[in-house]
Amino acid sequence: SVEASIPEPQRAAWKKFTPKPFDTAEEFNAEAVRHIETTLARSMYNCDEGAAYAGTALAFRDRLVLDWNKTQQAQTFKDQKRVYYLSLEFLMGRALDNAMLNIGKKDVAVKGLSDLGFRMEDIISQEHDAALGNGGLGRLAACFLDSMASLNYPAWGYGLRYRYGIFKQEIIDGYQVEVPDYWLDFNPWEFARHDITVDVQFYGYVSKYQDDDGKNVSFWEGGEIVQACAYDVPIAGYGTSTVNNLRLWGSKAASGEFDFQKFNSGEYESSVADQQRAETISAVLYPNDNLERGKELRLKQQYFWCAASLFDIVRRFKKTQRPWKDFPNQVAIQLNDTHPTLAIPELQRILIDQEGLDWDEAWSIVSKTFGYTNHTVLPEALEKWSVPLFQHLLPRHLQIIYDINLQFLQYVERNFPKERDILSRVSIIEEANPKMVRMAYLAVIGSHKVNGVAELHSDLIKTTIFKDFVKIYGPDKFTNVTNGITPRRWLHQANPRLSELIASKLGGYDFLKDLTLLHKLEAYVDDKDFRKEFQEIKYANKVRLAKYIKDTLGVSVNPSALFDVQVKRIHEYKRQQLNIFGVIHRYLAIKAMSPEEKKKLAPRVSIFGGKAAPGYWMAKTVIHLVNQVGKVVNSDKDVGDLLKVIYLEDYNVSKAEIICPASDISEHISTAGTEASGTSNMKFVINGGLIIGTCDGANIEITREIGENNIFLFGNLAEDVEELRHSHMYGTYTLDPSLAAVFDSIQSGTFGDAGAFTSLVNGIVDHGDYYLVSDDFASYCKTQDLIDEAYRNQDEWLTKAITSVARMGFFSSDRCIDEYAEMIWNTEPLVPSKDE
Ligand code: B1H
Ligand code: IMP
Repeated sequence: SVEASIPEPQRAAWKKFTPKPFDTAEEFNAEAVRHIETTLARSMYNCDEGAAYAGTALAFRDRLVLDWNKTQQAQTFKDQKRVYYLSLEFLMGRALDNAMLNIGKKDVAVKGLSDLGFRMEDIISQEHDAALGNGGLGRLAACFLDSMASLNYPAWGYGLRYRYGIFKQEIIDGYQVEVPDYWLDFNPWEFARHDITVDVQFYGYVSKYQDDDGKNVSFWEGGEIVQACAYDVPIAGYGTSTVNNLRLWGSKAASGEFDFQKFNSGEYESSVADQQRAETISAVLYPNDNLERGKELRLKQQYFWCAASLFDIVRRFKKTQRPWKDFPNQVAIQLNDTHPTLAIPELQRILIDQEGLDWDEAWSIVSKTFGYTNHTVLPEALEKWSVPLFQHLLPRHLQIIYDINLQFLQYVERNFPKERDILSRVSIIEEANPKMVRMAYLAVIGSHKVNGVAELHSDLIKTTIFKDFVKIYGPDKFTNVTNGITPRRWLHQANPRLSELIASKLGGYDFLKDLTLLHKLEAYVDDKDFRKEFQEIKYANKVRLAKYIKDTLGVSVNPSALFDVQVKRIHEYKRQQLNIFGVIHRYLAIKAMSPEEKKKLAPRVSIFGGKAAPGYWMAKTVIHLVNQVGKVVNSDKDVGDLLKVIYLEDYNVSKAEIICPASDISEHISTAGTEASGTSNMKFVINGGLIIGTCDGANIEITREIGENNIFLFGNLAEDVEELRHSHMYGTYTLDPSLAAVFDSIQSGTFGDAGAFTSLVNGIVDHGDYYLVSDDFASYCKTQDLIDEAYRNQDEWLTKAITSVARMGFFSSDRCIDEYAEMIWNTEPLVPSKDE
């Protein structure tokens, strides 16, 4: 057995001394106190909530680590195929509550803490969010990690250990101000693996040699080395003892001779500067969502992370001593968007330059290993890197990319000899000035499967950006995996009372592992007690959010009002501007109403939240407008409770956990064809909120699942967008009149300095209204009226909400992961055996 390979004294010591995890409240307290006193070196005179958090986290961490060690050992010994999920973003949020849920024993800790005089809620909220992501793409990666562990897939995440996550947003005088998010002061969830380092090379030049057999070989030499250091984060599954690993790379200066020389020759300062330059690579997350800006440091981040991850994966494979042809049977690498595409030429480089394989042999391995997930069709988000920059930073990779391209274009030429333009259309190299490397094309060519993230989106990529590739490879290379969310965090943790109510009807919490079981709730749609409790829970969640709004903004909102929520990154395509124009339209209507009319109107609270990329002027203007409108509306005596406009500062995962359960209506109103999927739409519906949305992304499948009576859809269809845009540019088009009235009120200074909003208005009036706000405005307002009417019938509203929850089973990220495993990764779970 494997155990026999370990020397007897060690084996005996391990058997005897492996720590026994706590079981009771008293044992929990013993552990927490021990950690506070010794690990933190703090006495009971100095035990505040922060220390209690640390003690609690460390006590649970100890339990987690034991399972983690076992899982990793088992995965190594069983040696089946592993999945590697490469993502530049992991938007994890807080870890403690999740750890307690997955390990169990939260009740024990609640009791223990209360004996010490603390409330669990307060302790949980001490934790700083791990916010290594921008929005949906990063949060999806986090949900996937949760599902992969919960389903027992041997799977690792690889990412970067940013010292600064997404910035903290402050709203000052109605403007967004960015504050750095230094989150690593105390992070009990990461383990620095000082023994696991990888040297990563940059710059330099390529030399050619002939080896002893007369074969031409290329070698990348010179340049500089930066060291990657591994930081591991345990990822526990729910209802299983599987604990997977998320490995994040931090950068530091390589301690090579070069530094020593400088150091010894008195250039102390400049050797320290080198060090700082190296550390800069993993210093900060780029704060752009759906936007690529072509900065050299970003490309350095990408290569640094890909090179370190590939080295690690290859090293692990080589330990098994299998032949290279087994590589794709042992390793599946999923590329989360194009950000890790460099992993493709990097693996090819390792195989040919370092392991001595022929090109074809190597390429056959590479192109069976990778899968690529596309998350966007927005042209400004498609990654392109300039050839001169590539040549400078990664000269050998550029050669390899040229060779990949040559082979590919020759193949295309052989198969489509009559098509003249196809070669320039599909070339990885765009013939511009300067030439550009199209990363999405490289990703398609180097992967065996390409998937979109919702049906509409997966269809769209086949007819737009990858049309030619469908012709070249056939349709089977392209597939769909509709996104999902983890019900553990987004139902059970965010909304414990709803989860408990569901469990009471379904006879336990099995639905958290098999979300399709929710369908059994439909039997309770007419159950009076169930309905009453469901409604009470929603109300309580709204009271909690109202309190949060009062505490943070000083504005009182009525919890019985209709809570209308749009929280997500601020982006023109997501159309927060449509929402705020609708709010202004409502405000003007209220001002013109008679007292009788006012009595009939359902009071509303319009809640906005989300960050704008720091350089995104238009998005920042929208934030400013929302705040200005709030200032005017919230203090207008004519309006009173009928309308409040709220901007929630610093929207993040832990705030989403408070907001999602408290919404009546949430807005997912992107221009049709622009939002690849959206995932917050799923979070709102599963928490008993309805949605207003366009026929875009996953909204379409949500409608299919819950029924079109239970969703408020409006607006133009994706298939009509192109023609509408054309009509804006060339004639036949008039601005929607009620939108014109909204613009008049803005331009007459109703919401402060009109000049501040000129660009926003002009974008629609004069510059082609690219996101078709005007085209959808009337339909949007009409649908909002329908919502008012529907909300007045609370009984029907409740029926819609309950029915929707019952039908959301499809949107679990567990379903996604099973689909990836079957269609793309070809992997099996590794179920921990009982005695392990
Ligand atoms: C999504 C991004 C994205 N798509 C570039 N693309 C980035 C692109 O830093 N960058 O350069 C960062 C992020 N993010 C989102 O992915 C989609 O817009 C959502 O519709 C989708 O739900 C989500 C997850 O698939
Ligand atoms: P969507 O874009 O509305 O589908 O939301 C994506 C998800 O990303 C949200 O549900 C949140 O879980 C998460 N998120 C956290 N912080 C942010 C943020 O600042 N902007 C957008 N999404 C965020």
